[in-house]
Amino acid sequence: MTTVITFGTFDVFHVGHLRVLERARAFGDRLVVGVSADALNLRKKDRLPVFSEAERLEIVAALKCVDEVFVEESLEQKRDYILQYAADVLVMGDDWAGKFDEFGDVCRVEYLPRTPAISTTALIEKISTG
Ligand code: C2G
Repeated sequence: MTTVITFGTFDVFHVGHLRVLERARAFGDRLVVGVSADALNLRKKDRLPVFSEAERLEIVAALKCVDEVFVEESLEQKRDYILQYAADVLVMGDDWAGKFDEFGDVCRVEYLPRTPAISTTALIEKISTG
């Protein structure tokens, strides 16, 4: 059994999110996803996500490619989460390239190219300006 772990906010869920999760799952046979807590977003981005933590977890948990979800309470706990879920591979989009190389001693670390031209920020902008 190869367990893959990934992390994200997954706010205003879009096809870029779906694709990174599907590609992450293809690295193993169990995908565990840490969905960032509302409080973590407030601390790091100074704003709350559009969808609440409970809603974002519900959406991600319902995906065919996702086996388990949990709340990512803090960015600094990544090593603990990797060990807790016995992850063999950590997958992130390449906007995080190089940022998690330090975990290479406990799992394989992979960065995947982002889906171009789509982001939560751009969607919010598009919806609000019409
Ligand atoms: N993503 C992607 N293509 C896009 C947009 C996002 O592949 N067009 C990927 C990101 O690279 C990331 C995942 O989707 O791997 C989730 O993206 P965000 O919701 O923006 O997550 P983020 O706020 O970067 O995660 O520990 C990390 C934190 O939880 C923050």
